[in-house]
Amino acid sequence: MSTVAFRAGFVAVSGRPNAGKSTLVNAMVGQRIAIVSRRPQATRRALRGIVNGADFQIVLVDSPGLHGRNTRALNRALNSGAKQAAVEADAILFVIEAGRWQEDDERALALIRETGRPAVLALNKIDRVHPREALLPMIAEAQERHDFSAIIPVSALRGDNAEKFAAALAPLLPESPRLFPADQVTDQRMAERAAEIVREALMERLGQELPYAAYVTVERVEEKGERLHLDAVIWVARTSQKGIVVGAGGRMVKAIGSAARKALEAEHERPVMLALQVRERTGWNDDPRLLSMLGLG
Ligand SMILES: Nc1nc2c(ncn2[C@@H]2O[C@H](COP(=O)(O)OP(=O)(O)OP(=O)(O)O)[C@@H](O)[C@H]2O)c(=O)[nH]1
Ligand SMILES: [Mg+2]
Repeated sequence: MSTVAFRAGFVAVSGRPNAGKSTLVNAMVGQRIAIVSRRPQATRRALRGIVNGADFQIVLVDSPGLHGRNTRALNRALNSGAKQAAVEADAILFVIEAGRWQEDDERALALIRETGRPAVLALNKIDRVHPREALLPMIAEAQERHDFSAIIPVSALRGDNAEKFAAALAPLLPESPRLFPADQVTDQRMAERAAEIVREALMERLGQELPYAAYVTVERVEEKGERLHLDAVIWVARTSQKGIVVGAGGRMVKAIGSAARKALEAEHERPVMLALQVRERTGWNDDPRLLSMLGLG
């Protein structure tokens, strides 16, 4: 009988905004732990999703998308967070959209080269590639660009091929005992996850109007019998934005709160009371000190 060494380590999930990194992390973990949005920059801070196998534990670090526009302190913070995750990782899972190679992909790949870490390429969103044969030149092109350990076509949205990633990534990790308990799928605490759910509901409705202008905090979590009581605050950077989030007659904030409450109830399988407020913190997204306080520095 041969004994297989247990391997465990960190895999940075890198790529430009909107490539589908968080969707792929959710598919690999088999549970929704990261928020997903049509709008870029859904992910703001590194979040860990854990894939447990018989002889491996892969800790995926879902980081913000890397992009070229570095104007605001928030964008700079997102970029540096993504870079740090890549530098600290044992291996990298590079996510791109099949057939849509862009400048930001090139930048992300340059960073991966700099780290010198082994990388697996996810050629994502293949549900949009027709006919199937069109994938072959895309795979060949990717092979030209970099010496990837593996290239795996996937539709993260459909959740197919998710096990193939674990099989390709596990051998790239060091021999090590588990880093987290075997039944743990994320390192995110409940209040943080709840704040992310509120932000997802906000982005769904106002992502176009307020792409970078809001953040969410959960100020209180309390269990009262069956019920979960949560107080959350949506922080905006300007008075005019407050009006947008509140909406006419408070309708917008009500719609956001009701969508978030439903998502929270589905996740926790119990009734949720969500008290949602909108407050202003002028210029928060340009303030490096505040960003670092929020864990975005
Ligand atoms: N058609 C299709 N859409 C996908 C697929 N994977 C992700 N998407 C969509 O692409 C959008 C972005 O997905 P995310 O997972 O939020 O992307 P991300 O790379 O995490 O983005 P940031 O966090 O902003 O960097 C969402 O609308 C997803 O539903 C896929 O395989 N096929
Ligand atoms: Mg994301």
